[in-house]
Amino acid sequence: SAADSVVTLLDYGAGNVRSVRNAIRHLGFDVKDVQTPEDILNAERLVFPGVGAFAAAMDVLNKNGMAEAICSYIEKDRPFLGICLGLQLLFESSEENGPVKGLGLIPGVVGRFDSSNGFRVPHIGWNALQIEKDSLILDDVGSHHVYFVHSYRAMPSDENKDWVSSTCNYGDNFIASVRRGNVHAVQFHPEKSGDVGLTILRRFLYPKTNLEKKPTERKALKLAKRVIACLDVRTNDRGDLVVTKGDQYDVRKHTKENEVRELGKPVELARQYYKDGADEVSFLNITGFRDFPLGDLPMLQVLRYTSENVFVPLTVGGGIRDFTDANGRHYSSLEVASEYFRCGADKISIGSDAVYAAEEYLRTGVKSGKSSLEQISRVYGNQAVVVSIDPRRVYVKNPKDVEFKTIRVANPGPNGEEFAWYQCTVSGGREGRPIGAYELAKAVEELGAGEILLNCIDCDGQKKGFDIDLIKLISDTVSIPVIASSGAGSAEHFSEVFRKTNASAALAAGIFHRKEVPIQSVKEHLLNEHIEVRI
Ligand code: 1PR
Repeated sequence: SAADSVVTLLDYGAGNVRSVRNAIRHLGFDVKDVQTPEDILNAERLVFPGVGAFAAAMDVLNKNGMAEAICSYIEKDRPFLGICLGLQLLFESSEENGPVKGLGLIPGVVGRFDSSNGFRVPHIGWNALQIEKDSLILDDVGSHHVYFVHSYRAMPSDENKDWVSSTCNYGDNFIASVRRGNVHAVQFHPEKSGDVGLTILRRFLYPKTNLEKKPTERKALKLAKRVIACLDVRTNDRGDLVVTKGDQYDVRKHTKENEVRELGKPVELARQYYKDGADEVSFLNITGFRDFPLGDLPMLQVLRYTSENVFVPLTVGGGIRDFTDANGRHYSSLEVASEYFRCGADKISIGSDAVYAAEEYLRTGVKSGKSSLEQISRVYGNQAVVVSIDPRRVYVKNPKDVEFKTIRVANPGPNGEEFAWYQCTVSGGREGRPIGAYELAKAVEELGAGEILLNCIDCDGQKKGFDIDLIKLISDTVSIPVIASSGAGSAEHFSEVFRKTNASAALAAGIFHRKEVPIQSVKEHLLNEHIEVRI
Protein backbone atom coordinates (compact mmCIF):
# COMPACT_ATOMS: atom_id res chain seq x y z
CA SER A 1 0.00 0.00 0.00
CA ALA A 2 1.03 3.63 -0.39
CA ALA A 3 1.53 3.92 3.36
CA ASP A 4 4.31 1.38 3.07
CA SER A 5 6.59 3.84 1.35
CA VAL A 6 5.90 6.91 3.46
CA VAL A 7 8.06 8.26 6.24
CA THR A 8 6.49 10.73 8.62
CA LEU A 9 8.94 13.46 9.48
CA LEU A 10 8.76 15.68 12.52
CA ASP A 11 10.39 18.97 11.51
CA TYR A 12 9.72 21.98 13.74
CA GLY A 13 11.70 24.26 11.45
CA ALA A 14 14.87 24.87 13.47
CA GLY A 15 17.65 23.92 11.09
CA ASN A 16 18.85 21.77 8.24
CA VAL A 17 16.60 18.74 7.85
CA ARG A 18 16.79 18.90 4.08
CA SER A 19 19.52 16.27 4.15
CA VAL A 20 17.34 13.88 6.13
CA ARG A 21 14.54 14.37 3.60
CA ASN A 22 16.95 13.87 0.74
CA ALA A 23 18.36 10.68 2.26
CA ILE A 24 14.88 9.25 2.83
CA ARG A 25 13.86 10.05 -0.75
CA HIS A 26 17.14 8.65 -2.02
CA LEU A 27 16.14 5.36 -0.36
CA GLY A 28 12.82 5.26 -2.17
CA PHE A 29 10.41 6.70 0.40
CA ASP A 30 8.10 9.70 0.33
CA VAL A 31 8.17 12.17 3.18
CA LYS A 32 5.02 13.29 4.96
CA ASP A 33 5.38 16.20 7.35
CA VAL A 34 3.79 16.14 10.77
CA GLN A 35 1.17 18.89 11.03
CA THR A 36 -0.80 17.71 14.05
CA PRO A 37 -0.25 15.29 16.96
CA GLU A 38 -2.61 12.87 15.16
CA ASP A 39 -0.11 12.65 12.30
CA ILE A 40 2.37 11.24 14.81
CA LEU A 41 -0.10 8.74 16.25
CA ASN A 42 -1.05 7.57 12.76
CA ALA A 43 2.49 7.30 11.40
CA GLU A 44 3.76 4.02 9.92
CA ARG A 45 7.29 5.10 10.80
CA LEU A 46 8.41 8.33 12.37
CA VAL A 47 11.76 10.06 11.91
CA PHE A 48 12.62 12.83 14.34
CA PRO A 49 15.77 14.76 13.35
CA GLY A 50 16.01 17.13 16.29
CA VAL A 51 17.90 20.31 15.51
CA GLY A 52 18.72 23.49 17.42
CA ALA A 53 18.68 23.91 21.17
CA PHE A 54 17.07 21.47 23.62
CA ALA A 55 14.88 24.04 25.42
CA ALA A 56 13.54 25.58 22.23
CA ALA A 57 12.69 22.13 20.86
CA MET A 58 10.87 21.06 24.07
CA ASP A 59 8.92 24.33 24.01
CA VAL A 60 7.59 23.66 20.54
CA LEU A 61 6.79 20.01 21.34
CA ASN A 62 4.96 20.93 24.56
CA LYS A 63 2.98 23.83 23.11
CA ASN A 64 1.36 21.92 20.30
CA GLY A 65 0.75 18.58 22.00
CA MET A 66 3.49 16.81 20.05
CA ALA A 67 5.37 15.79 23.21
CA GLU A 68 2.49 13.67 24.46
CA ALA A 69 1.94 12.17 21.02
CA ILE A 70 5.61 11.15 20.69
CA CYS A 71 5.54 9.51 24.13
CA SER A 72 2.44 7.50 23.38
CA TYR A 73 3.77 6.53 19.92
CA ILE A 74 7.01 5.27 21.47
CA GLU A 75 5.25 3.50 24.34
CA LYS A 76 3.31 1.53 21.73
CA ASP A 77 6.65 0.40 20.27
CA ARG A 78 5.96 1.94 16.86
CA PRO A 79 8.92 2.37 14.43
CA PHE A 80 10.79 5.48 15.50
CA LEU A 81 14.17 6.95 14.63
CA GLY A 82 15.46 9.96 16.58
CA ILE A 83 18.56 11.74 15.32
CA CYS A 84 20.93 13.89 17.39
CA LEU A 85 18.70 16.15 19.51
CA GLY A 86 16.01 13.62 18.60
CA LEU A 87 17.90 11.19 20.85
CA GLN A 88 18.64 13.69 23.63
CA LEU A 89 15.00 14.77 23.96
CA LEU A 90 14.03 11.21 24.98
CA PHE A 91 15.95 11.63 28.25
CA GLU A 92 14.67 13.12 31.52
CA SER A 93 16.40 16.47 31.24
CA SER A 94 19.25 18.44 29.72
CA GLU A 95 21.76 20.87 31.17
CA GLU A 96 21.78 22.87 27.91
CA ASN A 97 20.69 26.32 29.14
CA GLY A 98 18.92 24.40 31.86
CA PRO A 99 18.11 22.15 33.52
CA VAL A 100 15.26 21.70 31.05
CA LYS A 101 12.81 18.79 31.26
CA GLY A 102 12.83 16.34 28.35
CA LEU A 103 10.31 13.69 27.29
CA GLY A 104 11.45 11.48 30.17
CA LEU A 105 11.25 8.13 28.36
CA ILE A 106 14.86 7.16 29.14
CA PRO A 107 16.48 7.62 32.57
CA GLY A 108 19.38 10.07 32.53
CA VAL A 109 20.48 13.66 32.17
CA VAL A 110 22.03 15.16 29.03
CA GLY A 111 25.17 17.10 30.00
CA ARG A 112 27.92 19.06 28.30
CA PHE A 113 31.21 17.49 27.23
CA ASP A 114 34.07 18.46 29.48
CA SER A 115 36.73 20.27 27.43
CA SER A 116 39.15 20.47 30.34
CA ASN A 117 40.62 17.05 29.57
CA GLY A 118 41.94 18.15 26.19
CA PHE A 119 39.00 17.05 24.08
CA ARG A 120 37.70 19.82 21.90
CA VAL A 121 34.06 20.86 22.23
CA PRO A 122 31.91 20.70 20.11
CA HIS A 123 32.64 17.08 19.28
CA ILE A 124 32.74 17.45 15.48
CA GLY A 125 33.73 14.74 13.08
CA TRP A 126 33.85 11.07 12.23
CA ASN A 127 34.14 8.81 15.26
CA ALA A 128 33.93 5.08 15.98
CA LEU A 129 31.13 3.22 17.78
CA GLN A 130 31.32 0.44 20.34
CA ILE A 131 28.28 -1.72 19.81
CA GLU A 132 26.91 -2.70 23.22
CA LYS A 133 24.07 -4.96 22.19
CA ASP A 134 22.07 -6.10 19.20
CA SER A 135 20.94 -2.87 17.69
CA LEU A 136 19.52 -4.19 14.41
CA ILE A 137 20.16 -1.05 12.39
CA LEU A 138 23.81 -0.75 13.47
CA ASP A 139 24.99 -4.34 13.59
CA ASP A 140 28.47 -4.27 11.96
CA VAL A 141 28.61 -0.48 11.84
CA GLY A 142 31.01 -0.68 14.78
CA SER A 143 33.84 -1.05 12.28
CA HIS A 144 33.12 2.24 10.53
CA HIS A 145 33.23 5.96 11.30
CA VAL A 146 30.00 7.91 11.58
CA TYR A 147 29.56 11.69 11.72
CA PHE A 148 28.88 13.49 15.00
CA VAL A 149 28.37 17.18 15.68
CA HIS A 150 27.26 18.13 19.21
CA SER A 151 28.37 19.63 22.52
CA TYR A 152 25.96 17.73 24.80
CA ARG A 153 25.62 14.02 25.39
CA ALA A 154 23.87 11.44 27.57
CA MET A 155 25.85 8.96 29.65
CA PRO A 156 25.22 5.25 30.10
CA SER A 157 24.15 4.12 33.57
CA ASP A 158 22.57 1.14 35.33
CA GLU A 159 19.18 2.84 34.97
CA ASN A 160 19.33 3.16 31.18
CA LYS A 161 21.39 0.11 30.24
CA ASP A 162 18.35 -1.63 28.74
CA TRP A 163 18.28 1.11 26.15
CA VAL A 164 21.92 1.68 25.26
CA SER A 165 22.87 -0.04 22.01
CA SER A 166 26.21 1.67 21.35
CA THR A 167 28.62 4.10 22.92
CA CYS A 168 31.34 6.32 21.57
CA ASN A 169 34.51 7.43 23.28
CA TYR A 170 35.32 11.10 23.35
CA GLY A 171 36.91 11.77 26.69
CA ASP A 172 33.91 9.92 28.19
CA ASN A 173 32.09 6.90 26.89
CA PHE A 174 28.82 8.58 25.98
CA ILE A 175 25.64 7.13 24.51
CA ALA A 176 25.88 6.97 20.70
CA SER A 177 22.60 5.11 20.16
CA VAL A 178 19.65 3.58 21.96
CA ARG A 179 17.26 0.86 20.94
CA ARG A 180 14.23 -0.82 22.44
CA GLY A 181 12.13 -2.91 20.08
CA ASN A 182 11.20 -0.75 17.12
CA VAL A 183 12.37 2.44 18.77
CA HIS A 184 15.81 3.68 17.74
CA ALA A 185 17.70 6.90 18.30
CA VAL A 186 21.23 7.90 17.34
CA GLN A 187 23.41 10.76 18.52
CA PHE A 188 25.31 10.87 15.22
CA HIS A 189 23.94 11.88 11.82
CA PRO A 190 23.28 8.92 9.50
CA GLU A 191 22.19 11.37 6.78
CA LYS A 192 25.69 12.89 6.95
CA SER A 193 27.63 9.64 7.36
CA GLY A 194 28.08 8.77 3.70
CA ASP A 195 27.32 5.23 2.51
CA VAL A 196 27.52 3.79 6.01
CA GLY A 197 24.87 6.25 7.17
CA LEU A 198 22.61 5.43 4.24
CA THR A 199 22.92 1.74 5.13
CA ILE A 200 21.75 2.50 8.67
CA LEU A 201 18.75 4.43 7.37
CA ARG A 202 17.97 1.65 4.89
CA ARG A 203 17.91 -0.93 7.67
CA PHE A 204 15.49 1.23 9.64
CA LEU A 205 13.24 1.75 6.62
CA TYR A 206 13.40 -1.86 5.42
CA PRO A 207 13.70 -3.82 8.69
CA LYS A 208 12.83 -7.16 7.10
CA THR A 209 15.54 -7.18 4.46
CA ASN A 210 18.70 -9.13 5.10
CA LEU A 211 21.50 -7.16 6.61
CA GLU A 212 24.06 -6.26 4.05
CA LYS A 213 27.49 -6.28 5.63
CA LYS A 214 29.97 -3.61 4.68
CA PRO A 215 33.38 -5.20 4.54
CA THR A 216 36.22 -3.33 6.21
CA GLU A 217 39.93 -3.77 5.92
CA ARG A 218 40.55 -1.74 8.99
CA LYS A 219 38.42 -1.05 12.02
CA ALA A 220 37.59 2.52 13.00
CA LEU A 221 39.15 3.28 16.38
CA LYS A 222 38.66 6.91 17.31
CA LEU A 223 37.88 10.40 16.06
CA ALA A 224 39.31 10.68 12.56
CA LYS A 225 41.26 13.61 11.18
CA ARG A 226 39.07 15.13 8.49
CA VAL A 227 40.06 15.86 4.90
CA ILE A 228 37.94 18.67 3.48
CA ALA A 229 37.51 19.79 -0.11
CA CYS A 230 36.91 23.51 -0.53
CA LEU A 231 35.22 25.16 -3.47
CA ASP A 232 35.76 28.90 -3.85
CA VAL A 233 32.73 29.96 -5.85
CA ARG A 234 31.99 33.19 -7.69
CA THR A 235 30.28 34.37 -10.83
CA ASN A 236 32.53 34.57 -13.85
CA ASP A 237 32.48 37.52 -16.22
CA ARG A 238 29.56 35.92 -18.11
CA GLY A 239 27.49 35.66 -14.94
CA ASP A 240 27.76 31.86 -14.39
CA LEU A 241 28.61 30.47 -11.00
CA VAL A 242 31.98 28.71 -11.24
CA VAL A 243 34.61 27.19 -9.01
CA THR A 244 37.68 29.35 -9.05
CA LYS A 245 41.01 29.20 -7.27
CA GLY A 246 43.38 31.97 -6.40
CA ASP A 247 47.04 32.45 -5.94
CA GLN A 248 47.34 34.22 -2.61
CA TYR A 249 43.66 35.13 -3.11
CA ASP A 250 44.12 36.54 -6.59
CA VAL A 251 41.72 34.63 -8.84
CA ARG A 252 42.42 36.49 -12.10
CA LYS A 253 44.53 34.95 -14.85
CA HIS A 254 46.67 38.00 -15.61
CA THR A 255 46.27 37.52 -19.34
CA LYS A 256 45.15 40.35 -21.58
CA GLU A 257 41.50 39.58 -20.76
CA ASN A 258 42.28 39.18 -17.06
CA GLU A 259 39.52 36.53 -16.71
CA VAL A 260 38.59 34.67 -13.56
CA ARG A 261 40.22 31.23 -13.43
CA GLU A 262 37.63 28.48 -13.85
CA LEU A 263 38.21 25.01 -12.49
CA GLY A 264 34.79 23.45 -12.79
CA LYS A 265 31.13 23.57 -11.84
CA PRO A 266 30.32 23.63 -8.11
CA VAL A 267 27.65 20.89 -8.01
CA GLU A 268 29.63 18.49 -10.20
CA LEU A 269 32.85 18.97 -8.28
CA ALA A 270 31.13 18.55 -4.90
CA ARG A 271 29.63 15.24 -6.08
CA GLN A 272 32.99 14.07 -7.34
CA TYR A 273 34.69 14.89 -4.03
CA TYR A 274 31.96 13.09 -2.11
CA LYS A 275 32.58 9.97 -4.21
CA ASP A 276 36.31 10.37 -3.71
CA GLY A 277 35.88 10.25 0.06
CA ALA A 278 35.93 13.90 1.15
CA ASP A 279 34.82 14.06 4.79
CA GLU A 280 33.20 17.42 4.25
CA VAL A 281 32.65 19.90 1.44
CA SER A 282 32.89 23.69 1.88
CA PHE A 283 31.56 26.31 -0.49
CA LEU A 284 32.93 29.81 -0.09
CA ASN A 285 31.08 32.49 -1.96
CA ILE A 286 34.16 34.64 -2.33
CA THR A 287 32.44 37.74 -3.60
CA GLY A 288 29.70 37.52 -0.99
CA PHE A 289 31.15 40.51 0.82
CA ARG A 290 30.28 42.57 -2.25
CA ASP A 291 27.08 41.04 -3.58
CA PHE A 292 24.14 40.29 -1.35
CA PRO A 293 24.07 36.47 -0.97
CA LEU A 294 20.29 36.09 -1.04
CA GLY A 295 20.38 37.98 -4.31
CA ASP A 296 22.74 35.22 -5.27
CA LEU A 297 20.07 32.62 -5.91
CA PRO A 298 22.44 30.37 -7.88
CA MET A 299 24.41 29.72 -4.69
CA LEU A 300 21.25 28.57 -2.91
CA GLN A 301 20.50 26.38 -5.90
CA VAL A 302 24.00 24.91 -5.72
CA LEU A 303 23.33 23.91 -2.12
CA ARG A 304 19.92 22.41 -2.93
CA TYR A 305 21.30 20.30 -5.77
CA THR A 306 24.42 19.26 -3.90
CA SER A 307 22.51 18.12 -0.82
CA GLU A 308 20.37 15.82 -2.98
CA ASN A 309 23.13 13.25 -3.22
CA VAL A 310 26.08 14.39 -1.19
CA PHE A 311 25.66 12.81 2.24
CA VAL A 312 28.51 14.40 4.16
CA PRO A 313 28.46 17.78 5.95
CA LEU A 314 28.24 20.90 3.80
CA THR A 315 29.51 24.29 4.90
CA VAL A 316 28.75 27.52 3.12
CA GLY A 317 30.31 30.92 3.67
CA GLY A 318 30.53 34.35 2.16
CA GLY A 319 28.45 37.45 2.73
CA ILE A 320 26.88 36.48 6.04
CA ARG A 321 26.02 39.82 7.60
CA ASP A 322 23.13 42.27 8.03
CA PHE A 323 22.16 43.89 4.78
CA THR A 324 19.76 46.53 3.48
CA ASP A 325 18.94 46.16 -0.19
CA ALA A 326 18.33 48.88 -2.79
CA ASN A 327 14.63 48.99 -1.86
CA GLY A 328 15.40 49.63 1.78
CA ARG A 329 14.40 46.11 2.86
CA HIS A 330 16.54 44.97 5.79
CA TYR A 331 17.83 41.40 6.02
CA SER A 332 19.42 40.20 9.22
CA SER A 333 22.43 37.93 9.04
CA LEU A 334 20.23 35.39 10.80
CA GLU A 335 17.82 35.40 7.86
CA VAL A 336 20.70 34.91 5.45
CA ALA A 337 22.02 31.99 7.49
CA SER A 338 18.54 30.47 7.87
CA GLU A 339 18.14 30.47 4.11
CA TYR A 340 21.47 28.68 3.74
CA PHE A 341 20.44 26.07 6.34
CA ARG A 342 17.07 25.54 4.67
CA CYS A 343 18.84 24.92 1.37
CA GLY A 344 20.99 22.16 2.84
CA ALA A 345 23.96 23.74 4.63
CA ASP A 346 24.98 22.13 7.92
CA LYS A 347 27.34 24.90 8.93
CA ILE A 348 27.76 28.47 7.86
CA SER A 349 31.09 30.23 7.83
CA ILE A 350 31.63 33.89 8.64
CA GLY A 351 34.71 35.86 7.55
CA SER A 352 34.66 39.66 7.49
CA ASP A 353 31.74 40.15 9.84
CA ALA A 354 33.42 38.05 12.53
CA VAL A 355 36.48 40.31 12.35
CA TYR A 356 34.33 43.39 13.00
CA ALA A 357 32.52 41.59 15.83
CA ALA A 358 35.79 40.55 17.47
CA GLU A 359 37.23 44.06 17.16
CA GLU A 360 34.18 45.52 18.86
CA TYR A 361 34.23 42.89 21.58
CA LEU A 362 37.91 43.56 22.33
CA ARG A 363 37.32 47.33 22.29
CA THR A 364 34.29 47.32 24.60
CA GLY A 365 34.89 44.17 26.61
CA VAL A 366 31.16 43.49 26.28
CA LYS A 367 29.35 40.86 24.25
CA SER A 368 26.63 42.86 22.53
CA GLY A 369 24.81 39.70 21.47
CA LYS A 370 24.02 41.49 18.23
CA SER A 371 26.78 40.29 15.92
CA SER A 372 25.92 37.76 13.23
CA LEU A 373 28.21 35.29 14.96
CA GLU A 374 26.42 35.58 18.31
CA GLN A 375 22.93 35.58 16.84
CA ILE A 376 23.41 32.58 14.60
CA SER A 377 25.16 30.54 17.23
CA ARG A 378 22.45 31.34 19.77
CA VAL A 379 19.68 30.09 17.48
CA TYR A 380 21.42 27.20 15.68
CA GLY A 381 24.06 26.28 18.24
CA ASN A 382 27.78 27.02 18.03
CA GLN A 383 28.47 23.73 16.21
CA ALA A 384 26.75 25.31 13.19
CA VAL A 385 29.00 28.39 13.08
CA VAL A 386 32.49 28.38 11.59
CA VAL A 387 34.68 31.47 11.59
CA SER A 388 36.94 31.76 8.55
CA ILE A 389 40.18 33.63 9.30
CA ASP A 390 42.11 35.12 6.38
CA PRO A 391 45.40 36.32 7.84
CA ARG A 392 48.54 37.63 6.19
CA ARG A 393 51.99 37.15 7.75
CA VAL A 394 53.70 40.35 8.93
CA TYR A 395 57.36 39.92 9.87
CA VAL A 396 58.81 41.93 12.76
CA LYS A 397 62.33 42.29 14.11
CA ASN A 398 61.26 42.59 17.71
CA PRO A 399 58.03 41.25 19.26
CA LYS A 400 57.80 44.46 21.32
CA ASP A 401 57.29 46.45 18.09
CA VAL A 402 53.64 45.37 17.84
CA GLU A 403 50.75 45.01 20.25
CA PHE A 404 49.70 41.67 18.73
CA LYS A 405 50.81 38.16 19.61
CA THR A 406 53.97 37.35 17.69
CA ILE A 407 55.68 34.02 17.23
CA ARG A 408 59.18 32.99 16.33
CA VAL A 409 58.87 31.72 12.76
CA ALA A 410 60.58 28.63 11.36
CA ASN A 411 61.78 30.56 8.28
CA PRO A 412 62.99 34.14 8.87
CA GLY A 413 61.54 37.03 6.84
CA PRO A 414 63.16 38.80 3.86
CA ASN A 415 65.26 41.03 6.14
CA GLY A 416 66.16 38.29 8.55
CA GLU A 417 63.17 38.97 10.84
CA GLU A 418 62.73 36.10 13.26
CA PHE A 419 59.23 36.99 14.40
CA ALA A 420 55.85 37.48 12.80
CA TRP A 421 52.29 38.26 13.64
CA TYR A 422 49.34 37.29 11.50
CA GLN A 423 47.16 40.20 10.49
CA CYS A 424 43.47 39.51 9.90
CA THR A 425 41.90 40.79 6.72
CA VAL A 426 38.36 41.40 5.48
CA SER A 427 36.75 41.49 2.03
CA GLY A 428 38.69 38.54 0.66
CA GLY A 429 42.09 39.79 1.79
CA ARG A 430 41.64 43.26 0.33
CA GLU A 431 41.81 45.13 3.64
CA GLY A 432 44.10 44.49 6.62
CA ARG A 433 42.60 45.10 10.08
CA PRO A 434 44.16 46.02 13.41
CA ILE A 435 43.74 42.56 14.92
CA GLY A 436 45.83 39.40 14.82
CA ALA A 437 44.70 35.85 14.09
CA TYR A 438 45.53 34.90 17.69
CA GLU A 439 43.41 37.69 19.20
CA LEU A 440 40.61 36.99 16.72
CA ALA A 441 40.54 33.26 17.40
CA LYS A 442 40.24 33.79 21.16
CA ALA A 443 37.55 36.42 20.77
CA VAL A 444 35.37 34.46 18.33
CA GLU A 445 35.54 31.36 20.50
CA GLU A 446 34.10 33.44 23.34
CA LEU A 447 31.47 34.93 21.03
CA GLY A 448 30.17 31.49 20.07
CA ALA A 449 32.15 30.12 17.13
CA GLY A 450 32.12 26.33 17.07
CA GLU A 451 35.03 25.84 14.71
CA ILE A 452 37.79 27.84 13.02
CA LEU A 453 38.70 27.64 9.35
CA LEU A 454 42.27 28.89 9.37
CA ASN A 455 43.53 30.13 6.02
CA CYS A 456 46.80 31.91 5.32
CA ILE A 457 46.99 34.30 2.38
CA ASP A 458 50.77 33.89 1.99
CA CYS A 459 50.41 30.11 1.53
CA ASP A 460 47.17 30.02 -0.50
CA GLY A 461 47.69 28.24 -3.82
CA GLN A 462 51.47 27.98 -3.31
CA LYS A 463 51.55 24.18 -2.79
CA LYS A 464 54.48 24.52 -0.36
CA GLY A 465 52.62 23.15 2.64
CA PHE A 466 50.46 24.57 5.42
CA ASP A 467 51.72 27.38 7.66
CA ILE A 468 52.66 25.14 10.56
CA ASP A 469 53.67 28.04 12.87
CA LEU A 470 50.28 29.69 12.50
CA ILE A 471 48.24 26.49 12.76
CA LYS A 472 50.13 25.35 15.84
CA LEU A 473 49.62 28.73 17.49
CA ILE A 474 45.88 28.83 16.89
CA SER A 475 45.12 25.16 17.53
CA ASP A 476 46.98 25.39 20.86
CA THR A 477 45.08 28.56 21.79
CA VAL A 478 41.42 27.61 21.35
CA SER A 479 39.51 24.55 22.51
CA ILE A 480 37.19 24.41 19.50
CA PRO A 481 38.27 22.41 16.43
CA VAL A 482 40.62 24.10 13.95
CA ILE A 483 40.63 23.35 10.21
CA ALA A 484 44.06 23.92 8.67
CA SER A 485 43.86 25.53 5.25
CA SER A 486 46.00 27.02 2.47
CA GLY A 487 49.11 25.64 0.82
CA ALA A 488 48.56 21.88 0.49
CA GLY A 489 50.69 20.56 -2.37
CA SER A 490 51.11 16.88 -1.55
CA ALA A 491 49.75 14.09 0.65
CA GLU A 492 52.81 14.55 2.92
CA HIS A 493 51.67 18.07 3.76
CA PHE A 494 48.57 16.59 5.37
CA SER A 495 50.50 14.21 7.61
CA GLU A 496 52.88 17.04 8.49
CA VAL A 497 50.09 19.32 9.68
CA PHE A 498 48.45 16.54 11.71
CA ARG A 499 51.74 15.47 13.28
CA LYS A 500 53.02 18.94 14.13
CA THR A 501 49.84 20.76 15.16
CA ASN A 502 46.55 20.07 16.90
CA ALA A 503 44.44 20.73 13.80
CA SER A 504 41.31 18.55 13.66
CA ALA A 505 40.94 18.75 9.90
CA ALA A 506 42.87 19.87 6.85
CA LEU A 507 41.38 21.51 3.81
CA ALA A 508 42.64 21.87 0.28
CA ALA A 509 41.36 23.27 -2.96
CA GLY A 510 43.85 23.63 -5.83
CA ILE A 511 45.41 20.15 -5.73
CA PHE A 512 41.97 18.51 -5.76
CA HIS A 513 40.57 20.72 -8.53
CA ARG A 514 43.56 20.16 -10.76
CA LYS A 515 43.50 16.41 -9.95
CA GLU A 516 47.14 16.58 -8.91
CA VAL A 517 46.61 14.75 -5.63
CA PRO A 518 43.33 12.83 -5.34
CA ILE A 519 41.56 12.67 -1.97
CA GLN A 520 41.96 8.87 -1.88
CA SER A 521 45.72 9.14 -2.04
CA VAL A 522 45.74 11.66 0.82
CA LYS A 523 43.69 9.19 2.90
CA GLU A 524 45.93 6.25 2.00
CA HIS A 525 49.02 8.22 2.91
CA LEU A 526 47.55 9.23 6.29
CA LEU A 527 46.58 5.63 6.95
CA ASN A 528 50.14 4.48 6.23
CA GLU A 529 51.36 7.14 8.64
CA HIS A 530 49.07 5.69 11.33
CA ILE A 531 46.86 8.77 11.40
CA GLU A 532 43.21 7.87 11.97
CA VAL A 533 41.09 8.67 8.90
CA ARG A 534 37.71 7.62 7.58
CA ILE A 535 38.03 5.16 4.73
O1 1PR B 1 34.06 37.76 4.44
O2 1PR B 1 32.13 36.50 5.36
O3 1PR B 1 32.05 37.37 3.03
O4 1PR B 1 33.52 35.48 3.65
C1 1PR B 1 34.27 35.40 2.48
C2 1PR B 1 34.89 34.05 2.41
O5 1PR B 1 35.48 33.89 1.15
C3 1PR B 1 35.97 33.84 3.45
O6 1PR B 1 35.84 32.57 4.01
C4 1PR B 1 37.27 33.95 2.67
O7 1PR B 1 38.22 33.01 3.14
C5 1PR B 1 36.83 33.55 1.27
N1 1PR B 1 37.57 34.27 0.22
C6 1PR B 1 37.41 35.56 -0.09
N2 1PR B 1 38.20 35.87 -1.13
C7 1PR B 1 38.87 34.77 -1.48
C8 1PR B 1 39.82 34.64 -2.57
O8 1PR B 1 40.47 33.61 -2.77
N3 1PR B 1 40.00 35.71 -3.35
N4 1PR B 1 38.90 32.52 -0.67
C9 1PR B 1 38.47 33.75 -0.63
C10 1PR B 1 39.46 31.94 0.33
C11 1PR B 1 40.90 30.35 0.76
C12 1PR B 1 40.69 28.97 1.03
C13 1PR B 1 41.34 28.13 -0.03
C14 1PR B 1 42.52 27.59 0.71
C15 1PR B 1 43.10 26.37 0.12
N5 1PR B 1 39.95 30.81 -0.16
O9 1PR B 1 39.39 28.62 1.25
O10 1PR B 1 40.43 27.26 -0.49
O11 1PR B 1 43.48 28.62 0.82
O12 1PR B 1 43.62 26.63 -1.11
P1 1PR B 1 44.82 25.74 -1.68
O13 1PR B 1 44.61 24.35 -1.17
O14 1PR B 1 44.65 25.80 -3.15
O15 1PR B 1 46.09 26.37 -1.19
P2 1PR B 1 32.93 36.86 4.12
